[in-house]
Amino acid sequence: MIWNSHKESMSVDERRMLQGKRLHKVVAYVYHNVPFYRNKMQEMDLSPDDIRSIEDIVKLPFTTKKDLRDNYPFGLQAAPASEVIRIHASSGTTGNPTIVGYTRKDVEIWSECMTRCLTAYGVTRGDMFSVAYGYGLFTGGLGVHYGVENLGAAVIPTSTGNTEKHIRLLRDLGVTALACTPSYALHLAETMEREGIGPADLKLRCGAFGAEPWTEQMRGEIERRLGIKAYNLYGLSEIMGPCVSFECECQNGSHINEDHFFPEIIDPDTLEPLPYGQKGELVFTTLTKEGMPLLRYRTRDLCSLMEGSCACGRTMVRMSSIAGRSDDMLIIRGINVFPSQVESVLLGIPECAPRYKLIVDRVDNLDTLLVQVEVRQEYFDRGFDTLTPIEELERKVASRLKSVLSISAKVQIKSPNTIERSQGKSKFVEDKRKIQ
Ligand code: DLL
Repeated sequence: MIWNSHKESMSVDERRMLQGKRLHKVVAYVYHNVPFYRNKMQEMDLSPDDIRSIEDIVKLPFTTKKDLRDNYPFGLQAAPASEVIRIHASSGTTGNPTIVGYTRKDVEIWSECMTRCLTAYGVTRGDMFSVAYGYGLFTGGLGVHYGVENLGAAVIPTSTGNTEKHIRLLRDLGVTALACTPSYALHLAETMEREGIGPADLKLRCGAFGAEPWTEQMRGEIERRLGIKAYNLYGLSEIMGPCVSFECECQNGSHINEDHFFPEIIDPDTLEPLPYGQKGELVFTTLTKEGMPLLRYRTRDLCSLMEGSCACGRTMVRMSSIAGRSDDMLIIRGINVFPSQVESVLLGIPECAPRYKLIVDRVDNLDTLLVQVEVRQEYFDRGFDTLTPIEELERKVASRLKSVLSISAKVQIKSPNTIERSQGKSKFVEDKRKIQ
């Protein structure tokens, strides 16, 4: 089934015309409403009238997370505050989060795109759908929620946490579809097995998994242990949230809702556009967004675009699964974490030296973060352990980290000069999860 067959299956030429028209409009809109873009375009001697077709996109400047940080909180917002009806936030690289405002039309388009994804997964009005992404500033919960309501299925806003209660709801209500991170789906399966509940006790049929990278092996395991079909769902807050791309029944890449989010692949070093089929960094331009439209936003996600028609009937370009990042962002329990955020917390604590190591692991399918940090020599020399007991300092660091990262980390305070130094490229992150 296709939700919007006109938009999802239009000919490639017709879509390029539509994209060109929308690009021209959004460029003129940001030029007149966002000083950041006006200045950038003026520096490049570009006017909105230079952008006539979608091919002209390569003339436009890129946007990065740093630009969002430098213009915190609302510097890149184009719509007046009175038009904004929703605000979400995602992790910034240091203290400030990235803030995204949505107008009513943005939320409608988000819901429409999300409904397209759900329809491709086979979800219909008859389904009962549990949304187990976090509700709140994270876009996962509310993003999927609005799509399910727009489709007309019954939505259960389960959110995250309390796995036992969730399993009970799945069983007692006869829930048929589920959305959560793939690692949480495996944790759910494991908890069910421990409680002696199997797929035959549930009516679950399919699930929408994303917000973090996952492998074909994880897909196989989720499908087998939960007895469902597992589909990919991709998105990012800066561009919209979940709904940017989705797998259809053919499961050969994820179709991008490219009438709203125009994708390009670039070489992350030279910034030159790369042809279809080549792996590079994914870049998106929002073609219809009003709240915070972005031109050529560098996602830092590495993948390739796949040309050619798909047996499902959709003509929208597909992206391969994410094969890593061109920066050091980690995704821990579905939450984006930059090592620089951890560092800025540690630098704010006088007892801590700026020498640390992050160890990320997956235990019982749940991600864990261990932060090891050295105590400063002068505190150590002054008999640190008696002045501030180690456990107290560990608790203090953990609580500061929690308030900045939104996830719990275990903290280990180490003596000076005990964390291994490396020559050249720093090795202060050890990711033992082997997801890619
Ligand atoms: O993770 C939005 C989302 C919610 C997508 C629920 C899917 C489902 P952010 O918190 O801004 O937004 O994180 C975006 O997460 O740049 C990717 O690195 C990663 N990511 C998201 N979906 C996938 C996926 C949401 N399906 C960042 N596969 C992105 C791999 C994903 N990585």
